[in-house]
Amino acid sequence: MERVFETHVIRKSRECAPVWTLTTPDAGGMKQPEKVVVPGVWETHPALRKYRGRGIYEQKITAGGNVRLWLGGVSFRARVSLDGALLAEHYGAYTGFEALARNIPAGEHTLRVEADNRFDADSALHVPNDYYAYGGINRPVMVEEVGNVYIARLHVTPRKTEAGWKADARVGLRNLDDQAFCGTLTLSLAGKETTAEVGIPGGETVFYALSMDCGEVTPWSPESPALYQVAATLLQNGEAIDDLIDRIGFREIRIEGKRILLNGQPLLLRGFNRHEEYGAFGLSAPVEAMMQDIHLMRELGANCVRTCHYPNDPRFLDLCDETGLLVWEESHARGFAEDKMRHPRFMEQLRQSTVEMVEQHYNHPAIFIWGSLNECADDTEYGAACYREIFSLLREMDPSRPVTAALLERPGGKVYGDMDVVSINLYPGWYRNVPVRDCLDRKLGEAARGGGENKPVIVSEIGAGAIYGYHDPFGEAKWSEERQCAILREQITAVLSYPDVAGIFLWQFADVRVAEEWFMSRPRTYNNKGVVDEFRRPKLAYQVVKELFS
Ligand code: ADA
Repeated sequence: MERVFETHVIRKSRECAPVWTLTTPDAGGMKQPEKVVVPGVWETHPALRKYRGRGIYEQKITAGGNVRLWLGGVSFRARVSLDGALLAEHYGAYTGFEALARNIPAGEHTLRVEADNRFDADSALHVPNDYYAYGGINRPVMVEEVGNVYIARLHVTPRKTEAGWKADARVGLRNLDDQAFCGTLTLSLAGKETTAEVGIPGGETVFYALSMDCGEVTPWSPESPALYQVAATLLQNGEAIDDLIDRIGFREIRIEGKRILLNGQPLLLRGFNRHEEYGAFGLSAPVEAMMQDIHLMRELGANCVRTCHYPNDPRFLDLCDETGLLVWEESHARGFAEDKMRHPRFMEQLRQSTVEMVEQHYNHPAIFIWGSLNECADDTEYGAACYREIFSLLREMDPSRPVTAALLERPGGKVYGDMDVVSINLYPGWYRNVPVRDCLDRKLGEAARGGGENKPVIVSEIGAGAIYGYHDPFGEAKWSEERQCAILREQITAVLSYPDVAGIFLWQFADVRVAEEWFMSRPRTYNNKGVVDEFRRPKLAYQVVKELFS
């Protein structure tokens, strides 16, 4: 399933059968088709642990009419065809996309998805990095049959007024036909319903704005994550022809001085950076593993998670909505200096990742802030202009959430004044043996002088490495579990002693595989700063974090 709940009761929608055939034309060894499971990445196949190339996935589907395929994520380039006809191409592993086949005969058809994870010149965001660029169909593939007109988008913004909660909905209707369409759109939420007459010219997508008084509802909060189903239904001559169901929570996020408020209450953020990766499954963790991560993070005393450094699987976000774990979600860009930001495709690909993230994840109440451009060139004119462009895009698409970016500790930042929340990554005690407070004082002072005064501040990364099972009885050796405990204790204690700092996100929840190019500073070719390893085995630091976060 694409989500953790039914998104249609009228539209015919189902997930593709799990077992596909995979051919890897660029592999020396394995050229013959193999049976593999989707979602999944090919690195879980023993012959393909380090394969970088194309993977041709094939599957039979039985469907007819207008077939809408939804691919939740293909890493990291995709070409989708049905019976040999190319339907869609897509770049970027971490957002979904649609592939439409019109008026096909009912019966069996061959679906082919070519995934490609080669680092070629066309790829600006997926590069050898401090996490692994896997290959494969990493999220579920849905097969849907739609009429000529279907509901393409449903965004709902809750709003608190003196008279109670309201919801402002924006519904996108797409007409595939040449003929104009006339019908009725209904929206139901919290026991209320509203209706609009709609007319969509042939070949167009039209957006409708509907507002609803929701009356007495239970607000969403981390302590009480109340969710409401919202359903849009399209009718023609009184008959329901399509629907789209999502869930929302009634909550508003506001910034007031140095505080981030959720329904008027200040948030004290304690959480983790978490890569979407799980030891044996790479980028395609099963939903059970996602839920276990949430349970572990909550047991550690966390109330928030940052989806570093890209949009996450909507099922993970659904589980955060359900359990009240707040989410900082960010579009895909990690660690690019100005020359890399000047790559001819960089801004186009980043804009696309940002737009798809907001379009696809808008309704999740757990997402309290949008981020982008982790540790890029915020200290040059060119780089700062890129930050500003992405902040404007985020605000234009979603004025209801604040925006931020996790910045490097180095001096010279030019965008403190442009973001709603100032976020900084620091590693005192790990990369440099300096007191945490010195580091923080210097950076906070610079941010305040550079336009970030009286804005909330988040320490978006702080941490230290340890190799699971490596012990130093003297507690001094770097990479030992004991040294990680000592550094984390000092870092967390110092950060929490600043009453003005709104939050801390530890780097990181679990160890992650990195690109081989990074092996020099990354033993095992893993980023070993997790408080659990890649199989979620707790390191000694687990208890330290639990103690300090509780
Ligand atoms: C950075 C970066 C992370 C990771 C971390 C580290 O701040 O944002 O992706 O690389 O440092 O482990 O050094």
